[in-house]
Amino acid sequence: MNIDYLVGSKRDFLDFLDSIGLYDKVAILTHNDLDGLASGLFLEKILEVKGIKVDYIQFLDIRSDMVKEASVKLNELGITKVFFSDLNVESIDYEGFEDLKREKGVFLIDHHPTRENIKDISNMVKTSSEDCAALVTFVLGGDFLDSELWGWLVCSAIFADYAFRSEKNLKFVQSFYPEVTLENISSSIPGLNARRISSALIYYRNDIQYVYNLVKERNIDELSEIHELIEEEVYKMVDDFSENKEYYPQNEIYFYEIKSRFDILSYVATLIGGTDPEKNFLFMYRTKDFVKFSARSSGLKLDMGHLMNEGTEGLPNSEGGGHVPAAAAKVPEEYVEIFKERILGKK
Ligand SMILES: [Mn+2]
Repeated sequence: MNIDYLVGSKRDFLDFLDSIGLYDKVAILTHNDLDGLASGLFLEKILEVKGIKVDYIQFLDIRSDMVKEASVKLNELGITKVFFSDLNVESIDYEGFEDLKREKGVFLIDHHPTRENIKDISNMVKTSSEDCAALVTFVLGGDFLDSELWGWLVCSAIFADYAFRSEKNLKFVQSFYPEVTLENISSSIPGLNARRISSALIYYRNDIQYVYNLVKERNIDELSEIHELIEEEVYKMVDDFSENKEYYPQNEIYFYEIKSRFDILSYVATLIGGTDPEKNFLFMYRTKDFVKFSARSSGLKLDMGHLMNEGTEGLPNSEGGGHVPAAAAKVPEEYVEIFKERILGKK
């Protein structure tokens, strides 16, 4: 399997693994989505084979002070080695990341674009967006991972992160599921598994560890009922979208606000945004602290990561960024109109 390394190599990863000693305490900090969960699980399995116990695993939401916040707990637990995966912490919390690196051994595996030129690229594997973190970790783990046991999970993550749009990654999925094509992937086994886990991550968003344990036991049948509940809600939104979406010609974007008791923002965005590669989409969802946005351009018509970054620039307590086809932003209620105007212009 060929991985598109932008920074670092498999050698760097293996060297870091070898640097972990008997008295080290190890933590994994990963993204709270399916790609992050799978990548964290592969890391735990790789470490297990090397005889290294993971003392702490946490699933994080993207926030500007995320490393600084996590460091408190890491220090409390006496953690000495830290893996980050599926989080571009080197960009989001540059200072927190640099501080942590001064105190502990830190290794980063990620596929999100880096905002600026980073000076220190040691202990880091960065790949292009299309090689999702779970796939990269799976390949880095190589011989340490049982591909018969975990092939299903890496394929689910590839689906969830849109990584199958790259031909080599689709071929990789087909090496496990020969029947999968670009057209049927969403109703295929990895597509269904991914949607089940993603539903559970929405439903149990305050207890991701529970979902993680089920996935680790390869027992995701447990999640079928919850998946049906979430999916029903998602399809309600899809119907409502076709009636109530608004079109903004400035950036040729369809805009839609999701109103639901579940935070199905990214799920709906991925589903609707994937249906038409000719169009661009912006979805909005109000939580009690923030207003969240999810942007999609599956045909790569617009750089959504760039657009989300521009929309939030200079706005206090706001952040935005991500990949070209899929990105996100978060702004306090009082800046919603400024943000929308920057991105959408007039109706
Ligand atoms: Mn990812």
